[in-house]
Amino acid sequence: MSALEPYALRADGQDAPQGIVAAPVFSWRLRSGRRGARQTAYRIVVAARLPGGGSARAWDSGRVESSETTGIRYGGAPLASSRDYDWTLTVEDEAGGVVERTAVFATGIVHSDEWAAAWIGRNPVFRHVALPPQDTDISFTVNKLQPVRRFVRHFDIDAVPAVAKVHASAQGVYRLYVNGRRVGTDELAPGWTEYRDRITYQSWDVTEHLRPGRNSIAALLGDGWYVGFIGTDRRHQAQHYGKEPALLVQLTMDAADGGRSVLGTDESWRETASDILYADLLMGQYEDSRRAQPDWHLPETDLTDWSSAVVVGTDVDRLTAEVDPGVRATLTLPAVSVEAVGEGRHIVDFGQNLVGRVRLTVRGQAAGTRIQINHAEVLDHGELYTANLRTAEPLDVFWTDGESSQVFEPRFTLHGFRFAEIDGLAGSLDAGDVEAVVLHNDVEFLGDFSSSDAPLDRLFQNICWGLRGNFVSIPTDCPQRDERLGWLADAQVFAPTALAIADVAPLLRRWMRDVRSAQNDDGAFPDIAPHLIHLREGAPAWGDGGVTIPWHIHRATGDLSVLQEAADSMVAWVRHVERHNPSLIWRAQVGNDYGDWLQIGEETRKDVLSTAYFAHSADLTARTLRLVGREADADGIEELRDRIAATFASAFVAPDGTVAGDTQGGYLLALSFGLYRDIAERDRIAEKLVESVLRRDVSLTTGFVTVGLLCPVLAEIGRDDLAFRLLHNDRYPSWLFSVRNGATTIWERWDGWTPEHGFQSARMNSFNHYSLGSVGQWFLSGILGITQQSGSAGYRDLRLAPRFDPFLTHAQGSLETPRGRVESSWRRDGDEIAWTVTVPPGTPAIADLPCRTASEITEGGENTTHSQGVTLMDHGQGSIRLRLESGTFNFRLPAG
Ligand code: RAM
Repeated sequence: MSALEPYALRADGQDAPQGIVAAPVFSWRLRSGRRGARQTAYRIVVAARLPGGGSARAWDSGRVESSETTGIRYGGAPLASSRDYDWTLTVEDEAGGVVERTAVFATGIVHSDEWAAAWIGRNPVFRHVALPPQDTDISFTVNKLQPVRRFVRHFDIDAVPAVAKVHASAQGVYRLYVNGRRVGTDELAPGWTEYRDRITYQSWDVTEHLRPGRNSIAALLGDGWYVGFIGTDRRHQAQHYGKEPALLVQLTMDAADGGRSVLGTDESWRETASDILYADLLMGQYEDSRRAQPDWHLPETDLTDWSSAVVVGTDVDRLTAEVDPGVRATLTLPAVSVEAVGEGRHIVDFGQNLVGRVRLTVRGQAAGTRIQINHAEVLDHGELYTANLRTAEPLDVFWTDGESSQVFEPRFTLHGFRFAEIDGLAGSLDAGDVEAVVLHNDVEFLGDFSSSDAPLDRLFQNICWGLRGNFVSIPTDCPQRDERLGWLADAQVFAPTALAIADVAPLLRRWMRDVRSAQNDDGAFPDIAPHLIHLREGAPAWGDGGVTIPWHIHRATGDLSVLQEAADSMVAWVRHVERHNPSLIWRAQVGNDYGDWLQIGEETRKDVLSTAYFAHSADLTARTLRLVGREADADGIEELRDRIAATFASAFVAPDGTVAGDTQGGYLLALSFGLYRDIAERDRIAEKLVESVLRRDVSLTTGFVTVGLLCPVLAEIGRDDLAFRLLHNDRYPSWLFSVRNGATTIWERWDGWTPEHGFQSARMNSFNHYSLGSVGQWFLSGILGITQQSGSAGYRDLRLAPRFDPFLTHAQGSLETPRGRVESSWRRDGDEIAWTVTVPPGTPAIADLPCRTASEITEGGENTTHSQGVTLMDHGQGSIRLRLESGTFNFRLPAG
């Protein structure tokens, strides 16, 4: 028995991953009910499960005396493809207690020559399928779209194999079935990557799906990102990567005697058009259920009328195993209201702006009834407002087959919406027959916050919903209009918040490969990734995402390999900017130079912003090089960083502390990135920032790039009071202005809608853009005080510094760090604060509390000097520092 409990056992950061292809990295988290509990040693044993039963040991780490719980790399025998492995972790605690846990991982295709499948597509002889019934109207914008195809292969086996694994991918999007049963729960697989360089494949165990005799393996194949509409520019909207979708599937069957047989996609597969007339991510889905043929994927079905599939490619070099959780349906939301608005027309409100689709049950409709579902984020005078979706067509259409009841749920599209208009039903719509299905990458949620203030909690929830809606395969700017692109600035400003709320590290890391793929020969990072050829690159704070995002991932996870793989590209970026700007003021080669995008009331000078970012990227690059052991390179970039900072200060900082342009954004950049000559100058700049906030009656003027700096910087300079006033302000412009006006997600613009002017220009007005929600991280690090020391990564040096927001009577929440769960909860009780905090095992924390003397603080009702696991470190100006061992502590201190 041990006082420790290991949990969240992960291989390569994933829970039971199915497609490991190289030595995985193991990690786990710890919890304990005992104060001071810590891990003193661990051992990992990995064993391959043999198809005939039993297992073969592949690695034994031996007993390792260490408190490490992350970053432990497999060091055993080479892994075999398509196989299950058990890994057993033994952990010892400081009292000699021992605990054991087992988790699993499975392998994908380890060597590319083991692929025995080809890319198959539809047969061109049947290109022009007879169009379905005359009442099937398809709008003109979608003339590049085509029916979703069905692919089927029947095969015979004498006995069910001991183990069967399937590996599948598409140039397009697919859904897989074995004997009519759906395989896996992923939606829109394989997701979007820079397809010119890599396409992800998914792996699943299908042993249970097989049976002796005749079997079938089948897939639906849609256009997805590969062939369908993406992005904004009409000329490039569709067929960006190819004109036809293609499918690749490999089924590996292992018999108990060790024999392996493999079946892959080839010309023996049969194919035909499906009942989905077209499906597109931006243009919706049209489905004629009269053509449904419910048994199409079963082994008994006669396929003689179908065509032979055509091999369209054999290249497997771009295939890469999936490294992060796929897009899945994670939640369903009921309708909160259904209103009949006209003949056969109903408007449904789901109470939440979300990303996904409607699931509708229809009853008693005549065959061929056309049901249309339209989607919108907001209403305008009681009707759907869709003008802001631009050329995206949020229409799903469905023709009924005449059955007494039918469920309609589109499979290859998604929309951003809160409201749906359902048109064409005979009779009324029952609220119980309609629900919204929420889709996003199925990441673990790590951070949580709630408080005594409902609007503030709603703001936090809106930020979480922004994350849900915009982590759909890649981090997107918005999920609803004809855009949905991986804009780097949006992602980089939101990354610290995203990483605190959810485990998006594997996704962001995978997406960074697309960012680096698009880095040009001169070293410029793209503004968006995957890169669309007609968009430019290298804008300040956009391109810089190539540097800052790996840095944020490392800081949240402690994973050094993220920096190792990014280091060269960071250096290339910084040198690119330097080469074009020998004066070190970044004015040349600025690409589209968006500035502090969508700021309000002030305009931060573009050269101030760009040069500040130049210094910041050089700083993070130098630190990265040091961490990965490239000292000489680090010295060179650090020296450059110091010269940029000095140039910034002499060019832009006046003797009285005014930063050129006199905007909040300018002050925030200078303070946050350390662009001042000395502490006295820092204080003058800080004073100017305070003036600029007060001058506007405590309103913000920041845009995408600097808004996330407001609260942390104000708190850092000792003006928590202003940070909290900004946070709780609900006058326009402010975070709570949108909340007060009914927002359930973060708006793209401060003025997306105002009582005076109504909607902003429909040309650019999304109601689900996460960028202005980059304050979210501070709810955890500021209000709850769950943070880490400046040189720390992965919360190794935990710092607990709650800030007792005067507008709140209590606040509570938690963060699952890589080492275990930290909880922080505080409550006002008379003139005292009661603060309860939980520190995970083996991660001693430093608590910074706003008190004058230690005698003002008690823990568990006693003076802290008597409290087990608490050590007084020192007192600074008005603050006390305590060291806390692991465990739960109940402090009381003066409310101040
Ligand atoms: C808009 C995008 C994105 C922003 C760029 C500059 O079109 O929505 O949020 O980064 O422009």
